[in-house]
Amino acid sequence: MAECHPVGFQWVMEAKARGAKLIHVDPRFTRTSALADVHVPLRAGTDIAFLGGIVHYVLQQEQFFRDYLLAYTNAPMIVSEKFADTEDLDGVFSGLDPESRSYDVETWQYEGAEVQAASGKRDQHWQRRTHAGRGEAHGSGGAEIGTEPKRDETLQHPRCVFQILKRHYARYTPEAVEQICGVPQEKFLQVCELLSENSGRERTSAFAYAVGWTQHTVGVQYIRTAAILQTLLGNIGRPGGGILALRGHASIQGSTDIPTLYNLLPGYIPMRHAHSWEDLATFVQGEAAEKGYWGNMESYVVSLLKAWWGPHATPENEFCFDYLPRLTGSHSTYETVMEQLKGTCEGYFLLGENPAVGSANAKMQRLGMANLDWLVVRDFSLIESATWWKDGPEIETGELSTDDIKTEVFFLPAAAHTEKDGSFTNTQRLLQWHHQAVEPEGDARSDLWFIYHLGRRIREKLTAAAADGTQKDADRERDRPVRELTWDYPVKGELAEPDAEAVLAEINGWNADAEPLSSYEQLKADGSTACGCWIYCGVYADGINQAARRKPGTEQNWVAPEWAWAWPLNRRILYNRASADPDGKPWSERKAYIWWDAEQEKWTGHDIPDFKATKPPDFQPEEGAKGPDALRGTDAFVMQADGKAWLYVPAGLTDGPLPTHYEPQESPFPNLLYRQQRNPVRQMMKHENNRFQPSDGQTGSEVFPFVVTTYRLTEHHTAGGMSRWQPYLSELQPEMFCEVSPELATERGLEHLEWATIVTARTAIEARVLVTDRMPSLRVQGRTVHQVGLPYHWGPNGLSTGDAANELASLSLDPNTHIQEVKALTCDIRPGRRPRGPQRIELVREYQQRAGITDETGTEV
Ligand SMILES: Nc1nc2c(c(=O)[nH]1)N[C@H]1C(S)=C(S)[C@@H](COP(=O)(O)OP(=O)(O)OC[C@H]3O[C@@H](n4cnc5c(=O)[nH]c(N)nc54)[C@H](O)[C@@H]3O)O[C@H]1N2
Ligand SMILES: Nc1nc2c(c(=O)[nH]1)N[C@H]1C(S)=C(S)[C@@H](COP(=O)(O)OP(=O)(O)OC[C@H]3O[C@@H](n4cnc5c(=O)[nH]c(N)nc54)[C@H](O)[C@@H]3O)O[C@H]1N2
Ligand SMILES: [Mo]
Repeated sequence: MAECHPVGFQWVMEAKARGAKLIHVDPRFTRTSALADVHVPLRAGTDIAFLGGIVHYVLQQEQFFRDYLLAYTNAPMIVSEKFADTEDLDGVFSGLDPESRSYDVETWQYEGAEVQAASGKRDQHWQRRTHAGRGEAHGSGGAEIGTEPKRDETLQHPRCVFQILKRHYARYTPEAVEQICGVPQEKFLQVCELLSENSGRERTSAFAYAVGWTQHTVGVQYIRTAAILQTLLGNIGRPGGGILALRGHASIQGSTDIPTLYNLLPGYIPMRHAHSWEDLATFVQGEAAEKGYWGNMESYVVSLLKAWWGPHATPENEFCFDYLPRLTGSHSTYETVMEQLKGTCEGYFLLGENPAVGSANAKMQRLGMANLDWLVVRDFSLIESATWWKDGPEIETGELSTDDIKTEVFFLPAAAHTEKDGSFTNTQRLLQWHHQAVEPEGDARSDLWFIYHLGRRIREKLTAAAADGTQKDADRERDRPVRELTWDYPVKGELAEPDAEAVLAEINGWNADAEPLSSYEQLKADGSTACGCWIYCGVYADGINQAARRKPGTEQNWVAPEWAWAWPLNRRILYNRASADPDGKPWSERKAYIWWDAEQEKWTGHDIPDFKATKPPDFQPEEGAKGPDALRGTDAFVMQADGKAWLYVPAGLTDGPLPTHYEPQESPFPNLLYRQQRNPVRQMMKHENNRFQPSDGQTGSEVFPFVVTTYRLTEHHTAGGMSRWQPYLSELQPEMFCEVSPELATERGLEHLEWATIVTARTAIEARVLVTDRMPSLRVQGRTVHQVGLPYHWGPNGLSTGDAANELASLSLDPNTHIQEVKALTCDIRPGRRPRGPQRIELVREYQQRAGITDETGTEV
């Protein structure tokens, strides 16, 4: 966090100055470790075992917050008797189909009730919920399923979530943690004690994580383990608690809220799938929840459609629901590369992205781009993704030749954030407005300018074609969604820059009288409201840009509600109903945050309640109530279909309702806990340039004996487009390097400041050697394991250059998010520079042969 989120880290330091204890769990010793009270080096790729060990400790030592657990979590819920755990099936859950490498998630549900996920894969139960497909086949119109799961308040029922959790983690003992993670038991127990002591009524602990946890074939499950812990300890919805996803690029949070993701519409509304037929009502039935705020999904969707298609969206045409694009599967970035290689994806926009360096298996990225008809790159500098066709690594090896590449590459200069108005949404869901400081130079334009004017020109062309009578009827119909879009933003200045505030106003939304809305509670499903992103509704309340507020902290209360604007409704802590006990009283004076004021008959406190303000703690919904009205006065987790925090996930995940330790795609060790070595439903791309290495127990694994992980440095940014062209930053970190322990250096004859070559089944790269005890070797399963650390910022262009770490990584992905596993792989390392030209490929081929690698290696379920 000190390296990559130094501005946020100042608050950690303030907390430390007031007595907070800081624990840093990271294979490497970094600038964060230097300031931490405890640094826990562990083997990369083993955090589920580590966190699972803490879950085990908390359950066994009864350190959990019982009152919180009973009131606000699904611990008492009873799970279907069809469910079988990894303890029963030696590492897999019930429902696994090895053929399709996927789970049928049916058996993971509660007994007697079916709940819908608040996020993630919400389409999982589509068929049953819409009474299509399977349900119909039984002639019943779908199974009769209620919405009230059975509970056991004593937590004794063998199939209640609490007991399942206990059994699931029973073998995650301190000994197992030591054997799997390489963390000595005393150190592990120290972490368990610190965390337990600092949780409960009087105290709360917070977790912060970023991509050290996400970039794994079990990335989502890492975070789920943290969620289980924080839920058990009562650390969610309370001040000083929570799990903070430290976000990446300045507005990565914003670009998931108003998504650049292929599978979401704004505000986490799922993108529709290409079901053979589906109208708006079926979509809502299939994807919305019965209970909680997702129960109002129809009003969010209709308001979105009204924002996009304005007067064209009418009740008669289902508000243009049919204009929405449809999913036929995963269309994430790596699938897109595979489609480029196949030739089905013919054009590509790279607006602020450098996959030729930044994405896993960078060669696959370049080969994909070499198979396009056209490529548009908008950036500040001539990054590698714009120049691979003339000077990329494949030109040197002879795998590509400039003359043969048919891709037409357009490079357009981009304006920087200082040259445009706009908002950043940060880790805490805080929208902060930035104002333009200077005009962009030369031909540089903002992305808003580019998208707006591109859309405007396309629309003009289509409108002219539709009017001149030459177009076929079918084509005219096909173009309708584009022609009828609301696309009329006011522009200003010489460059005709669209007004960013006008976009914000549309995102906020308005009513039928064009008055700005102030809350998503006002959204309607009848077409009388428009709103571009329901969770952002209120950011332009009263026609004022609330995100631009900058009242100093000293002039307001400690929650600082008048600094910028947080979604939803300017709440600073989500689910803060849980900061009070079931009766509505703060759990303790020290941790008071919001509470029920019996005299005024409403919730009040330091923050805006994340609860219906007038719903009393003892509220019981009426029979048959739906949506938010179905929430009890104690259902603090208002987005959840049962109002509870989920220890066990009955719906929404593809790879299991509980986190389970699996070894990474490539590992020098067997899975100590189960016969199942890896996540059985991890995603793998099979391709001759994406070969996998054998893992422990398989012949040839000794050829790649070391664990390798990748990471960032404070002085550089991501794939380097923003830092490798800066002279000062380049001077501070001038060259690609690798971090190795003194033991590994001795074992392999590596010398400090000299060169090393790092090899995987994909390719070989070179790096300067940094011999350092910052990268400790660990004792795992009775032997020493060495780890190699690689920053991933470099590429051949710019002022500071070097090989890209991503040449080494394979395309093996988390099945929920399709994120690459670049935080734990295996490699070999040897002294000296890598071979040049075709000899580089020869070296890799020799390694592949020695390890006996075939197209099947590592692809077992
Ligand atoms: N200066 C600077 N700041 C940045 C960025 C940058 O490039 N430079 N990038 C921004 C972006 S896009 C993002 S996403 C964030 C990322 O922020 P971080 O996630 O903090 O970035 P990383 O350095 O990639 O990874 C964090 C740590 O994870 C450790 N790690 C590796 N494998 C494992 C593992 O298996 N378990 C555990 N527990 N730790 C592991 C690494 O050693 C590393 O220290 O930073 C943002 N901020
Ligand atoms: N091995 C390994 N690989 C990783 C990671 C890792 O930890 N290890 N981390 C992953 C993560 S978390 C991330 S986020 C990716 C990052 O990977 P990329 O997104 O591919 O890399 P960046 O260098 O951040 O690319 C952003 C580009 O946008 C340009 N830019 C900046 N502002 C603007 C703008 O306003 N408009 C336009 N058009 N361009 C702009 C910058 O100059 C830069 O070239 O890398 C991923 N890959
Ligand atoms: Mo990121």
